[in-house]
Amino acid sequence: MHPIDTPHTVVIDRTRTPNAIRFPAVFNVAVPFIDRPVAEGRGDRPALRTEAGDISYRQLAENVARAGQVFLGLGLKRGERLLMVVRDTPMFFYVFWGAVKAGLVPVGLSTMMKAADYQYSIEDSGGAALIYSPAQAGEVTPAAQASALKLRHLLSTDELERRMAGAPTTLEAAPTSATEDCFWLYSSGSTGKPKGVVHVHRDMVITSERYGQGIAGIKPDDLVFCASKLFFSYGFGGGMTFPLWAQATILLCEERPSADMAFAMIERHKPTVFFGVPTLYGQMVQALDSQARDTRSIRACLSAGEALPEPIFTRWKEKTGVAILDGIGSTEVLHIFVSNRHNDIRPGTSGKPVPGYEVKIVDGDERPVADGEVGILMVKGESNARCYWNNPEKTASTMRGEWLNTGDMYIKDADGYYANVGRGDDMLKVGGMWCSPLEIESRLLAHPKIAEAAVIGQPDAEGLIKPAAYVVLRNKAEAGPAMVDTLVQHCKSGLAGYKYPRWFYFIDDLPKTVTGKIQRFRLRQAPSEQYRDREYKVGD
Ligand code: 3UK
Repeated sequence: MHPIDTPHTVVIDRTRTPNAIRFPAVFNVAVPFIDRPVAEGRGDRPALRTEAGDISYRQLAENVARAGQVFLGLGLKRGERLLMVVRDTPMFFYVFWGAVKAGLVPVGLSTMMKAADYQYSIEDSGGAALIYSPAQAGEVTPAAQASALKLRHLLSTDELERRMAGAPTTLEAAPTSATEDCFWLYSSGSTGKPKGVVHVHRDMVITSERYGQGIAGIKPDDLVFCASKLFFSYGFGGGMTFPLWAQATILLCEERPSADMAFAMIERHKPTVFFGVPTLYGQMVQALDSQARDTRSIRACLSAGEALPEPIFTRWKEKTGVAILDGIGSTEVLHIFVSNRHNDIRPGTSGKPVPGYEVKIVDGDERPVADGEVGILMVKGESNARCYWNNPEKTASTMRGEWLNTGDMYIKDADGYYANVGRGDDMLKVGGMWCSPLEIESRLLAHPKIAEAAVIGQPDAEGLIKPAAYVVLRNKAEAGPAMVDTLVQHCKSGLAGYKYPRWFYFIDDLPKTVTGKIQRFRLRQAPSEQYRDREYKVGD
């Protein structure tokens, strides 16, 4: 048999630039990621490291098989969606890879969402089953009950673990193909309704080769720590697929990312590779001002999710001696496609295209602009999502043949570095996570004291974008710190935690078009002193 005909075996031709990556007709991506390390004699090496101890590549493969067996035993069928609201624990790996190996399509959902969001994803995906971490039950169970679509199975990871104990430790991989649907991740849109981003079996191989190996350079001896969660495709790559592909070790932490959490993990476990988002790096450099921490184990730092401001890059390098590689990625491309390199960094830019991806900067008619002009970034590569689930209009407007419209405004400098200059729409990235101004506005408008509201992104002292709310109160005399507290609580109880406004401006009326549409751009362009006397800053 020619190697290309061996089922589940990827053939990589490294004599070509970029590498040529080929797949056999029958290909289930769980085999090279989960079974190959054991087949290659590395079964005893640690795959996962948690506070509770290590899990070897052999134990990982056995638990993946067990989970897949349980799913098949429930009567789940090839191609059916299995939703997961699972925290960053070994169970995430067992559920995700068990589903993939069994030919199901796992759908990774954020653990930070509210019941209404889960209900939307359950109904939109037509999922057959949902697996959740017990801590998420409070938002997940009401969503499953309220959903018009009835899940056939709703299982906590505790219950799944009990069933896995009696399941076989081997499972034959479903004979899927490289271009068959493999998994989805949900990504937010400007209307606040998330979109199911559909990826096929080959996509994780492509990103792990192109970026994980080609740019980040993860090695088998690395201990990789990614502070971003696994349901976010940045964390999904950095904290799962890249280290598995390199047969390295993954350091897992369930906690919400914070400077304290990251430093504690780094000092205790001494990872060699660190993935973070700019907001976290910003908090960490600030913490280093008041207390020295031991980060000497780290040899590589990666960043994405939002632009990394140059001052954070510079201060981090001064304090730790390690440069941060900024790169832009997306859920649609699955991971980073334009990036700085360990030996080629231009701070304040996203760097240059990752080999294997083509990019272009275009005008409104999708014609390339001249170098040095601002336009929208488009990208073409083998890991681009197949479609948005059940959303032909959005698929057609974003996925343009082989090209994908990122919606990001970029400018290419004379040396070929790509610099981010914002979004082409009103969407915000806050701490690397999507934030829709419309969603925050509708939450604010649901409060009886508010007549009108507009939300825009504003840079904080570090140059990181956060939401700011411009509010017209029904009773203008009630403007003040007490009202700010009320509105912050109102936002925190109805929106994912990071979405509350960090500034409130109580103003008399909002700028609008003659037809009554709010002109957010006029708020963005307003001189900073215009609303200064009406500004209330919200503490963290
Ligand atoms: C923005 C950036 C400037 C940009 C992601 C790495 O963020 C990721 O995916 P999402 O789908 O959002 C994509 C959007 O986020 N963005 C991301 N990185 C940068 N803007 N500089 C950056 N370095 O608007 C992009 O369109 O949440 C990042 C890997 C995988 C990912 N999914």
